[in-house]
Amino acid sequence: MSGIVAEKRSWAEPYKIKSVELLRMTTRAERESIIAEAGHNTFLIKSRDVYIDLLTDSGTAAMSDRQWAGMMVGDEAYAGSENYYNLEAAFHEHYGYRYLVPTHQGRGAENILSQLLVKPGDYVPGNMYFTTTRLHQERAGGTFVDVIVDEAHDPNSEHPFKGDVDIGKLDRLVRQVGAQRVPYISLEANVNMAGGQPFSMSNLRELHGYCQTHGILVMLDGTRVIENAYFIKEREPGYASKSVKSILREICDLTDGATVSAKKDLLVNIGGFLALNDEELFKQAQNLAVIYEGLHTYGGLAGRDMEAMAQGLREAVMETHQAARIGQVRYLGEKLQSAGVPIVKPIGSHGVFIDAAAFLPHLDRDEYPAQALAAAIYVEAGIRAMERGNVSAGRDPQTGDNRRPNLELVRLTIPRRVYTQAHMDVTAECIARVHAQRDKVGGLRMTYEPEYLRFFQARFEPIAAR
Ligand code: P70
Repeated sequence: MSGIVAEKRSWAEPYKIKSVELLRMTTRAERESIIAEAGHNTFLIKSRDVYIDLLTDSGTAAMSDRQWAGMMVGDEAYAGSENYYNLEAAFHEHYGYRYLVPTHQGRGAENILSQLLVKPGDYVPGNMYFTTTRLHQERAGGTFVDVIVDEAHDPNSEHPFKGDVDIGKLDRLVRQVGAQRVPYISLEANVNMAGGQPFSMSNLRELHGYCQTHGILVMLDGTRVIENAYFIKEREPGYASKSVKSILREICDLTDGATVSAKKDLLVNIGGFLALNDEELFKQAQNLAVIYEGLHTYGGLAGRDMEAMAQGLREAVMETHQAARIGQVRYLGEKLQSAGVPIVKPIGSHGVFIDAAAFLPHLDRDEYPAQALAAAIYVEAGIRAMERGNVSAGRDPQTGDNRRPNLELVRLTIPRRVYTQAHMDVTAECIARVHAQRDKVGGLRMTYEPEYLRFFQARFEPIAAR
């Protein structure tokens, strides 16, 4: 009985495993040549060369038997597929917005929304940037302005709602440029680049009031909004006894529409949508959808994908699911913390974010510490993580200089329902070994830089062997 305490109650995965995918292990020598060939960019490594894949939680979930059953009832009619109407019903029940435009993934919805609402010279405030979201706003002629609370930029702040909007910052922008040049605020749930940090309902309510007064729309990036709802239930006074499903509905009721990448919360491998309440905007969005996505009743998706999404939504609001999902991420984060690895606090929902600037203090930001650390983690144990720092932030369109954000992070992203606690143990041990030899990790120089979203395809080489 040693180690088992009578009062302790652990959580366990609320499912059992029916089908598995075998993993392949490589040798260190193989990984050293693989990372060099991939230009020290984990996006450029082949999946077959990865042991534990923590690149992203996007499209990587294990679907349930019921979702797979849904794939078998795909109605692949070009127009008016049965699965579209099933998805629409689940969408109305859970999110409550009036109108649905399915898209091939989240950025498809961002493209349509930005084209509809952003005019050249406009400003789009947001609670921290997201890479694809900001790019669509900029390509429509807008300028993104960060209005998140200051704590979000501090990896050590324990603020429970680091995704909150600083209404004072928003108000300063509105006074400076005029509300007519601010079409909407882009409000992201569980802010990805801040470390998966939620906003609070009280902040959203205040924001909603402010925006109504000034005639500014609130557009939610609801990609991880169900996980945000779970944090509200856990942390915000008055919400402990409310269901995740009802909190989700309350959030949506305080916003005017949403873009969603269904590849996260909704437990599917592909899909997304744009949600709107305004009928006129909806008609225009449906019209743009036929240019970029497909007919408005499939938006680039197969009928079966929409059926899997509808079922994924029903499973995503289950509290047992969220408890295990967020519990698993927390398990890994706490292991890393006890090994002395600097991570973003509080531990977020979709991954553990290592503070690469604190991990590798000997590197300058323009030597890309997070990129170098992600590469070193891969070489150590075949674990694939993602850079979320200076490379991801890109260049300032005005000055052309690297943006050098305060947060220089490596994201260990946990796919939903895919890995076990033992995989988390192996991951934590790998990172602890790299940490013990951190002074051996050298910086990188960028040798190829694509124009857009450079982090996906950029290539690097070591500056010098240390
Ligand atoms: C990730 C993925 C996608 C995403 C997101 C938020 C908050 C929109 C989207 C776009 C994939 C990714 C995307 C860009 C850079 C790195 C990785 N996030 N909003 O891994 O959705 O991918 O479906 O077009 O997180 O975080 P989609």
